[in-house]
Amino acid sequence: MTLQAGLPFERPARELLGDGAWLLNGFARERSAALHAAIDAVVAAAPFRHQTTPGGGRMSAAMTNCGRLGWVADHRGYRYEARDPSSGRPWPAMPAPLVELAAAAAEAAGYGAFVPDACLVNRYAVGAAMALHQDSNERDFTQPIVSVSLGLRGLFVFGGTSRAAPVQRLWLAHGDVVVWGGPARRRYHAVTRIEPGQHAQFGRARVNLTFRVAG
Ligand code: MD3
Ligand code: FE
Repeated sequence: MTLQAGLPFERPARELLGDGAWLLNGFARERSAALHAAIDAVVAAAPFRHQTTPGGGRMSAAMTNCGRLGWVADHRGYRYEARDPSSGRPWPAMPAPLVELAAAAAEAAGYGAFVPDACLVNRYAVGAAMALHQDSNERDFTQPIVSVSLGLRGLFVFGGTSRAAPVQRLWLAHGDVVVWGGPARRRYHAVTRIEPGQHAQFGRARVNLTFRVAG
């Protein structure tokens, strides 16, 4: 068994966070150069933007999308759209390295064939956050969600199926992948803190990819 430099103990490859939720430690790490290049290509076609919530607030995480559908927020609400509202063009296609990573992660977590039609790319600068919420704009809640953490570490809060339920906290590091399915699919979650620093590939930011079957 090889130990990672700087860590006293190797983390298990796969950790159950809760019924249906699997943390795949470092699952994306060795593919992160290909992921970084693919994200750059997506951002060149559909730049990051700060969306507005229905309540009029500016989201602190910058976002873009790739795939057939993209997650959009504006004064009218939250929904998926086939076109980028900033350009009127379809969202860029999901690059193959992203599609392949999402499918491999779902399989490693014990889920069957996973063919996402939406990939939301969130970029958090230090100080950005995402408030406690459920993912509820998708049609089919039997489909899992795959999320990939890149760059700076983020403090992730994992709640219950009601807003008031107790929460778990965990730091998600560069290359960590979480697959949220079954009962976990409806659990509240948030990102409360980004650890300040400078990441060799992603700079002073955390980038999160969220793969979903939306339509
Ligand atoms: C738990 N993004 O975009 S990904 C989001 O790190 C979102 O950018 C966060 O929550 C981020 O909606 C968290 C992890 C995640 C995604 C979906 C979930 C956790 C989830 C759905 C159910 C439960
Ligand atoms: Fe979410």
